[in-house]
Formats: sequence, structure tokens, C-alpha cells
Amino acid sequence: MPAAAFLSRMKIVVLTGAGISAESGVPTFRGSDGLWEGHRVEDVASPEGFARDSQLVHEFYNGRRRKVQEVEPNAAHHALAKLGRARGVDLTLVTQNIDDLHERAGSHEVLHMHGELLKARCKECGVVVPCREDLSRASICPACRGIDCMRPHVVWFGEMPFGLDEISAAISSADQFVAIGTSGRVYPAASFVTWARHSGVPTLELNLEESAASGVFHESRRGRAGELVPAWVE
Ligand code: BV8
Repeated sequence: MPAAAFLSRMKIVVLTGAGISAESGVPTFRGSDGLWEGHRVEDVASPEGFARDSQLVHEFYNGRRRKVQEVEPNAAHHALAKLGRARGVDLTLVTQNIDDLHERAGSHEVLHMHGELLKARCKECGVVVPCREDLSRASICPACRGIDCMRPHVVWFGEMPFGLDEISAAISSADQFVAIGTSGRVYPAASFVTWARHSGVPTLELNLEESAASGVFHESRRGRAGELVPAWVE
């Protein structure tokens, strides 16, 4: 193999879910009753729910936005930031999470396929702005000056996730696909391991419990992300 090939970087795609932020104190979604912090998904994480009662939805996200600003990244976030800086690695970090803990641990170019809690978007003009405060019906768009038109910049059920083409291209040409802290219940993220297998890419799952996708992975390790991820990165 030509010398340059030995110098080529290993292409790794990592998908993270709520489990990687659990040890930071951010609640996961796996309520056995299928509720999200006591709310039906349809009521707080869908365009229909927002159209029905935007104040309820704002309050749901305002509480999560305040919480996320009180917590810190954990060892798993820091280990992935270290992996992203490793000379021999070309890391594509995709997250289902809407918190900013990967960035605060030092990761760059994080692909938030379900959007970002600390950003807001105008329904009328589409502008996306940083958002660390509570949103409400009274929120005014700083660009078009519209009222009651700001929404959380997150992907609700029935909405198209961000970056799917980029994610698909990265997975199909990866040397390894790794999922961390995800139950494999939400699509299309839950399909990524299948996309990887169809491309002959080795797959690894790091998760506290068996997930809906565990059987699809070549290898599945059980444990807390705060232990498994630093050990894997080492
Ligand atoms: C779309 C942002 C298409 C908002 C989120 C029927 C069958 C199949 C699919 C569907 C269907 N009906 C509808 C669909 C599609 C739907 C879907 O998948 N529904 C599910 C419920 C069946 N998907 C969509 O609607 C998506 N869009 O399909 O669009 C389309 C096509 C054309 C045109 C237009 C559209 C959009 C989905 C995005 C929804 N938004 N988030 C917000 O956060 O408020 S989803 C949200 O929930 C998260 O982002 C995440 O994706 C998901 C939760 O999953 P996890 O992250 O895995 O978290 P969870 O709590 O479930 O699991 C945590 C895991 O960690 C557990 O396994 C646990 O054991 C582990 N863990 C816990 N602690 C630790 C740990 N692991 C390690 N260490 C620890 N310490």
C-alpha cells in the first residue's frame, strides 16, 4: 500500500443520543409510559402540538433550556472531543441531542440532526438566532419583527431532520460506525446502523441497556457512557 495510504486517517461516524448526557444530569426520554417529562410527545414535540398550544410547548422547552445551562459535559463528551482532535482520525459527530454539551466539551462541527435547544427560529422569515432565554407567544423576531412567530430550532416528529445527505455519505464511506446512549427508537437515526451494515462498515454500540437496535450491531458493550466512551477512545 503506498505510504500515503498509511497516513490516511481512520473515518469514524459517531451517533449520540440522550444517554450520553444522562450522567450530566439531563433526563433521557425513556419514560416507561412513553411520556416526555410527563407530556405526550404529540403535545410538546410536533408541529400540530405547537399549533394547538404554543405556550405549553414554549414552557416545555423553556424548562429544558434552563436545565441545560445548569449542567456540565461529562467524561464521555470530553472523550469524544479528544477523539475529534486525534491525528489519525476523521470524526463525524452526529447527535440526536439538542443540548450543547458536545460543543462545551470541545467538539467542533457537531451535526445536530434534531436541532439545537439554544437556538430559536422564526416561522415567518426562517432566521435562526441564539436563544438562552425563555420563549413565549410574546417573543418578537429580531429580523422581521414579527410577533408570536419564534419557535425552538428543533426537529419535531413529522419534520425532516437536518443533514441526512451528509450523514448518509459519511456512513457509507466510514471505517467504523459507533452509536452511544441511544434507544434506537426514533427514525431515521435508528436506521443509521443498518445503513452502515449495508455498506459493510463495522458497527459498535455503547449503551447502558439493550436497545431496539442492539441486534443489528456487530458488537454491543453494556455500561455507562462515562466509563465506556473514554475506555473506547483510549
Ligand atoms: C421524520 C428533538 C420524515 C426534539 C427529537 C413508525 C415507524 C417508524 C418511524 C415512524 C413511525 N411513525 C412516525 C415515524 C417517524 C418518527 C419516529 O421515528 N417516530 C418514532 C416515535 C416511532 N420520526 C420522525 O418524525 C422524524 N422525522 O421521520 O421525517 C420525513 C420525511 C419526509 C418529509 C418530512 C419528514 C423526526 C424525529 C425527531 C424528533 N425529535 N428530538 C426534542 O428533543 O424535544 S427525537 C428525541 O427523541 C431525541 O432527539 C432522540 O432522537 C429521541 C430519544 O431517543 P434517544 O436519544 O435514544 O433517548 P432515549 O431516552 O430514547 O434512550 C436513551 C438511551 O440511553 C437508552 O437506551 C438508555 O439505556 C441509554 N442510557 C441511559 N443512561 C445512559 C445510557 N447509555 C449510556 N450511559 C448512560 N449513562
